[in-house]
Amino acid sequence: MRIKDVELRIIQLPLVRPFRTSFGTQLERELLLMKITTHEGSQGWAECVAMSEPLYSPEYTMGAQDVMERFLLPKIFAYDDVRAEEVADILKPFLGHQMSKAAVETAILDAQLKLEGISFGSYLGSSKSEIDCGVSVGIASSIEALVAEVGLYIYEGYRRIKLKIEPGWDIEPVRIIREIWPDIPLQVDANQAYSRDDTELLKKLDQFNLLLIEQPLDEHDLLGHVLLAKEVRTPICLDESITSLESARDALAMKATTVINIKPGRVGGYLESVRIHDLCVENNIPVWCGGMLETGIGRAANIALASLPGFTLPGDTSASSRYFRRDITPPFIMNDGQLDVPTGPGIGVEIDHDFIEEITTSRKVISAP
Ligand code: OSB
Ligand code: MG
Repeated sequence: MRIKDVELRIIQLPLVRPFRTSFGTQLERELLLMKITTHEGSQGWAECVAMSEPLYSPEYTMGAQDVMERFLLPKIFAYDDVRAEEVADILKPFLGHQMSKAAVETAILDAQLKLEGISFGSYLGSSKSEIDCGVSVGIASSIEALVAEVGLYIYEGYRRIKLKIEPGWDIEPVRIIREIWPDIPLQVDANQAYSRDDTELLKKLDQFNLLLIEQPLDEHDLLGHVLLAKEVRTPICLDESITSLESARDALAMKATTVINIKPGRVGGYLESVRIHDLCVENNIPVWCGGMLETGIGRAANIALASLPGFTLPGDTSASSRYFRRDITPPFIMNDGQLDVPTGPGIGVEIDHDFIEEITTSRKVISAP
């Protein structure tokens, strides 16, 4: 395909409730949307999952737009014919910026699959038509508020609950949720909030029969995770630390992690995600699909990915209503704790152009020279 132009748009979408983690509180989701138009006549969409500030990862919305404009897009424009499978290699000289690179690759893949009439799911290797949904629950203002929120999600049918934890909000909330719901699949996510000195505290989580502890330590402290894994019985699952196939291979070889959360943005795209999935399947490592508070655009593609056979644990692939009152695509509605894998060409969702226009705070079109 030959790219004609790329539209970069920043939108602000209010969240239905504040989402608090150890790295900050989100009241709304700021996102960079990308639309590419090709000379072949197809359009491809993607969202860049970088957040407004570099708190979860080094990338952030305005930085993502800058690196795309300045480096990634000019490099892609230099090719008269580009396929999604070539994008990662083309962009490899630029270090890091996985979320920005993932968006470029995804938009190109969407345009390509739309031309070919193939859905994301079939292209990536989907093995089912529905996926199991989990939900990520932020740090609450009180135990009562937490119980109410978890109760709502369980009533709605979520098949797994993930509690965000941080020092001061860990053993007690987990104890109470476990007491009220003794059988619900439960896990916790610390977003790097602990240190090697917290081993004794983290060991106390063993009594609650958790599926896993997600990213307890600093993303660069792989050895710390190895040492911690020897002390706690609950499986460790890395999120922030896994930024590529190579880092996944190393973390598994070192036994720093025994479960992997795949987020396409964090690892540079859906194609790298499939490679990590395949590595995990070969090594009998359970995989689940993480989330980044995506709109329907990113959600559609994540659900397709989560339908691959190695995704054996419910992901943070929740219904649209868990995030937004109104989404920029028709909402993903959960049925018996599951979401349907889209079947239309490309990411397979309609875009609500009028609503996008309403919530746009900046828009720029970059034409290929
Ligand atoms: O660590 O998994 C995380 C959201 C934003 C950034 C990081 C994380 C999260 C979540 C929510 O936990 C996942 C979702 O429901 O999209
Ligand atoms: Mg996480």
